[in-house]
Amino acid sequence: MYKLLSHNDLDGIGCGIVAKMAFGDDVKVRYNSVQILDREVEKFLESGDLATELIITDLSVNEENEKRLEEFRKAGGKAVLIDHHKTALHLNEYEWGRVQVEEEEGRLASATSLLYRYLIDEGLLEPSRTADEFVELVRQYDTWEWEKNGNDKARQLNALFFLVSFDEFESMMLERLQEGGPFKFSPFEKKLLGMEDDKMTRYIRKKRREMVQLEADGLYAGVVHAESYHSELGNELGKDNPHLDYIVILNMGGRKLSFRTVHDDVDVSEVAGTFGGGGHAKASGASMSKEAFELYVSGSFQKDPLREDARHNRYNLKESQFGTIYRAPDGDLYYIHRNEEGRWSVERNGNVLDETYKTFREAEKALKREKGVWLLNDDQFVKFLMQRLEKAEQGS
Ligand SMILES: [Mn+2]
Repeated sequence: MYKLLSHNDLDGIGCGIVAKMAFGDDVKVRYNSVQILDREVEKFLESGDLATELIITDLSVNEENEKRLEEFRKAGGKAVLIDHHKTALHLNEYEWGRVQVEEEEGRLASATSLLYRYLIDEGLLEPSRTADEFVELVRQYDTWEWEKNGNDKARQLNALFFLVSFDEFESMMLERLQEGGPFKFSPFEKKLLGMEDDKMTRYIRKKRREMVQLEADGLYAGVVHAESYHSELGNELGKDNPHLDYIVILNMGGRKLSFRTVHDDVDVSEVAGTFGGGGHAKASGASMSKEAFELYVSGSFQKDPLREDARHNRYNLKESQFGTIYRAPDGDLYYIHRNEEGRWSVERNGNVLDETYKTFREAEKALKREKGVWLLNDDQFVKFLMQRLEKAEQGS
């Protein structure tokens, strides 16, 4: 017998599906949140069931369970932990630890792709084209490679996973994998996915207007409360607001924090680590501790949300040779433009400020961080230029 304890996300359930392909009814699968895994591991190890092999995927264990697992192994028990989170790399010092952030080929690993490869290598599973494709979709989704590759099918697979129950998703996928052939969605699933996309777009649009900015530990965070679409939301808000180091998504009901960043030089697994959580450089999570509550919930409650930059402008464009105008919450008007030396300078209400910047991005970043400015729309831009012209004419 096998017991699989896995994560309760797409990559985690991907492991369950791959394990069921290999072991059929000989594997008992349980999907867990990050918070609950250690309890389940402890429960299994305390039962002293040496006849059942324990497989842990997509999650790592705490120090106590590290010791328990080692004792379990020494007592003759069989266990393996397969993970791809870099915060779990220290578990490789054990015989049962198999943590790999990257696959042999150099691309990023997911727990599903690692388990699939492991089962094939151990002679426990025959690879197939459909399974290869399914595993690759899960891997691309979990590592965000789908976005770079424009692989929308990977994103849709995750959306489908959220539309049905765990059991339903498992049996739907297992059926599809047993049928063989190319991995595809049915016309009905496609229709559902289209409706779901529209719903998500509306949700993200609403959340965009609720995000608050705050500074913590020298980093700038965008803080938003949300219970759904965390990955997509974190990514959209991050791309919309490159001046922020990371986005933190608060789920009060679940008492959880999710961290996301779009920047290569920010590591949100470190931010999560300060609250006892962990994860990847670009996506991580933690439980809502008292400290996290103080900082992100209390710290943002009294603040006004960030105003969004005007969209669909034709004239008031970033990096434009005519300059770009912004408004601050206190009503001040900021004008970023290139000066004679080719540097970017800033005017506040018509007065040139001392500091200049090498790039437009740097100038905008400073204004957005320090003043909370937003890009004005074309009407306001034209009005601004007219007034400027009038003033210049009066002056001459
Ligand atoms: Mn994963």
